[in-house]
Amino acid sequence: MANIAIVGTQWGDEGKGKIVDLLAAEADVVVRFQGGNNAGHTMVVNGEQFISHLIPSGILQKKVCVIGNGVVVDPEVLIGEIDYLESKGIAVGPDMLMISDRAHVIMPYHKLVDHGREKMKGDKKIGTTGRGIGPSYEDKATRRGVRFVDLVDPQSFRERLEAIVPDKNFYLEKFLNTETVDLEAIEAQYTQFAERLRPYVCNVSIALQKAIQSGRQILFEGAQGTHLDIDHGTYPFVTSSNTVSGNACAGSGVGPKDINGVVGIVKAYTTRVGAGPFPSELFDEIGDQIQKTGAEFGATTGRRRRCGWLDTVILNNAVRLNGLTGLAITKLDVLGELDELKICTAYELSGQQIEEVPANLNQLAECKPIYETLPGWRQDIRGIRKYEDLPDLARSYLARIEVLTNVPIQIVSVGPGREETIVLN
Ligand code: 2SA
Ligand code: GDP
Ligand code: MG
Repeated sequence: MANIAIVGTQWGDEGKGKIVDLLAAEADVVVRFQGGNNAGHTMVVNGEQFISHLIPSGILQKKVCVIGNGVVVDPEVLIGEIDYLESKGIAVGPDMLMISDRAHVIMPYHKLVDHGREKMKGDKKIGTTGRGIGPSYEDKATRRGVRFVDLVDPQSFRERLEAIVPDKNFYLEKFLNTETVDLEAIEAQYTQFAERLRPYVCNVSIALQKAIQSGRQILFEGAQGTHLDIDHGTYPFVTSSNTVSGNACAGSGVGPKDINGVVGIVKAYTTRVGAGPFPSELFDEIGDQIQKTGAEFGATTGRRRRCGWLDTVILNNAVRLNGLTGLAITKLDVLGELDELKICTAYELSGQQIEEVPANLNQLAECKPIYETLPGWRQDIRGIRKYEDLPDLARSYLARIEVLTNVPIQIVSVGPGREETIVLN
């Protein structure tokens, strides 16, 4: 294995956590490079489920985990996650976890702004996770953020709070008509977080350079999915970071020559949580059945995920945007009860057939999916561990995905457990 980036190709929740956990067995270091605790990455090991929101999914494989500068970190959630893992016997000391000194800190007012804005938007809301992600990236871009290097230096932290909090309170009170925050209370609470997290904070770009130079293998773990990318996704129904593989570099401080491959995680159908267009969405009993069989609920908020057919217009967008070198198909088992399956291969827009995702969201909302239909295999495949043992019709479905995307399938996942996986040669 070389240094690989793992990204979601759809709208998130493709099963990145499971695949990163699996591939981490062969890696030395696992790095998160964007997003925050809006992510929910599920791993199931020996029947026990772990959901990680901030700590990279390599932690169960006892690999060094790195939170890059591109991540926005809620320190309270991070400490909770460290404590939880340690209570399960998984060591998460500073030798196992590094936090970039340049990563931005999610502050209490970010969460209040996130909720307040969504409330004001009413039925036009984005459907954010409410974790303060957008307001935190917004402050980073407008140079009003607090970085870990500031958090762990009491004098800088106080100066940052004095410069920022009065403006925030004005905005919270006058514009969002919501509660305000207390500077002294934030300082007291966050000083405790700083004491706890100080040993973990370092320049991760230098640490990663050393690891790469000594031949260590690095996995870069994307969060959310390509179509939630702030630039390339279905804007404004997106998250506030770049989710594409290119950000593995900017979000962790490594150069592009150090990334040797990009694996795109593809759910065998499509889901989306939150608002925004979704051309192959199903509004019928098949959609309900997929939702139920796939247990499609948000790993962070518990929200019901919207479900639909696989869409290769979306996939091919992800192939190009991420430079995918391989695919991992997940949740193939979920389709085992269906008589027939559909794949959306193009859209019809104003009487024209198109095979790209329009930037204009009104146009995307008008796109009608053009489907091809394949027979279902109608078999429980969760126990299968070899590609050749899959039913012929399941292999035909996979082969069709390879033809439509022109990217080789490297992994097929047939259940949530680490072992419920077929690795192709
Ligand atoms: P935010 O909170 O500002 O990032 O929300 C903006 C949009 O991004 C979507 N988003 C997600 N979509 C899928 N999965 C995500 N993580 C959780 C999970 C979601 C959950 O693993 O299931 O539990 O609800 C995630 N995070 C952000 C979000 O729905 C908005 O559409
Ligand atoms: P992530 O955000 O991409 O890491 O994905 P999530 O963890 O939010 O959602 C994926 C869900 O599907 C989790 O509950 C996983 O345990 C589960 N899962 C992953 N792979 C498979 C699979 O192949 N089959 C089934 N049935 N469940 C899977
Ligand atoms: Mg998720």
